[in-house]
Amino acid sequence: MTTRTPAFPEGFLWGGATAANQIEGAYDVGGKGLSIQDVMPHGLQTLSTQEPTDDNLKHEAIDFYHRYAEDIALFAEMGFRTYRFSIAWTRIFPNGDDAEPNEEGLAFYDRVLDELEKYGIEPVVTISHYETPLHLAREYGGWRNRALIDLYVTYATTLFERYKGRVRHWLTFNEINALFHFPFMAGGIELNRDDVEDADLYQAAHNELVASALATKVARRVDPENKIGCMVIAVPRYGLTPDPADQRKAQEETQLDFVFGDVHVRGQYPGHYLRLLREKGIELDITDADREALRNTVDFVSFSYYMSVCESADPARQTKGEGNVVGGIPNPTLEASEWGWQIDPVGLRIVLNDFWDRWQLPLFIVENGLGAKDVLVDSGEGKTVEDDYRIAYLNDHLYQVGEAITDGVDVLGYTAWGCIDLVSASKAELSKRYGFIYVDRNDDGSGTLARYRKRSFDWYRDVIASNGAVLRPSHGEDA
Ligand code: BGP
Repeated sequence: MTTRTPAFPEGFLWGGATAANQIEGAYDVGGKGLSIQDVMPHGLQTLSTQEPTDDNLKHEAIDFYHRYAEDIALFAEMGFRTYRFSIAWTRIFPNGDDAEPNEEGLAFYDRVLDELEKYGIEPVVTISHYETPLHLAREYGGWRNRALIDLYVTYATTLFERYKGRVRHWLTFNEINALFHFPFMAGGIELNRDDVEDADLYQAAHNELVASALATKVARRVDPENKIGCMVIAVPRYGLTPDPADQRKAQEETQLDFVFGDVHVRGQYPGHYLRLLREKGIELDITDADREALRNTVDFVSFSYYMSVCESADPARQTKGEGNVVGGIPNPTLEASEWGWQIDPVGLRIVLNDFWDRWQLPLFIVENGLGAKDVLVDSGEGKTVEDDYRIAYLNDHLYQVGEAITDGVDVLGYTAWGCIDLVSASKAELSKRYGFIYVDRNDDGSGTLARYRKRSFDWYRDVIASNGAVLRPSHGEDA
């Protein structure tokens, strides 16, 4: 039996995370323009529709736009110290290239910040979370076009100036490395993945990286107290077998995952990436000004973590799991969620150690959680969900966070994904629920939108109140 000192530092930022298009609804209210999400009624399953269609659950979502005060009060009841949310670009610049920002949109987020301040909840704001303005996707070709750099910087500058002193933590792009997997959702490139030219994809990545770096520069100029983070998907990739060829394949894929973090942290591209571009015959349009811009590196690295995968060099073993949306092969030693996302709490400790060893910057887990089908029951004291499976998932992951902190990793905080039920990004359905708070809305659009506390609500409140002391060793671990 080992003796453990309390892992989580004082001031650890416990909280939850959401994204505008998955919670707000009111998609055409208050001067808001259309975003790519308005033509993605079925998430990643269908690419897009020409016009918004009625079957898009995101149009009303969970109506956070009108119920934010009630929802934030519930977050406060759990003791949240932080809340990560995103600002809808199209509430501020409806088309993305408008001459002036939309005051009604700016005022909405003022009201959200007022509520957070009331409870002393620290905001963490994602500037762009999978919702490029539709106009920029259709008229400019999305992030392939360098023109988006300036448009994004104008948008970000508007936010930094407006919310100065109220928001200190900013994330430039949600899951920026998702661009290589979902070019429409992450880059506004309205094509199927296989139809995107490599040269366009890598140029879009470069344009986003420059935009992120320039926004970082402006954020510091507007307020030296600002802390800017990049945000990446973290997916440990294990070799499927001990064969060095499999290990090398895992390394190669991992390096590609890490490129975005490397550039954000080091201000330049790693050699293996330049080699990849050379060998593909791609010459990126990189100006001297771009190189200069990239030197504006981030203060911290934030990431989402849901699963790990395996990699093999053997073409015969490339079986794709239902849930492995970012490639890779299912791990034969792990179980999966109902959506095929393989559950790997130890992988989170591995990620934290790898990122820390590599970048030596504070880390922030801004997404993690279990999407599951919940059943609302009457407990006698009102309606609830007995989501012990979610409690087990979160306990096991958070326990590993504690282990990583004890390993010496600097972790700023943890925001559980979808702290209130919301519309899924990949499936655009409501039945994939992550929340501590159940929202009465169903895949067919029915439901009263009433909110109910799940069993995990009380559990998370206790985790926060005890600063992690109530967490139990993961399955199979020494107490
Ligand atoms: C991340 C996204 C989120 C979120 C989450 C869960 O990739 O940043 O927007 O939705 O994954 O994914 P899903 O909603 O597909 O279950």
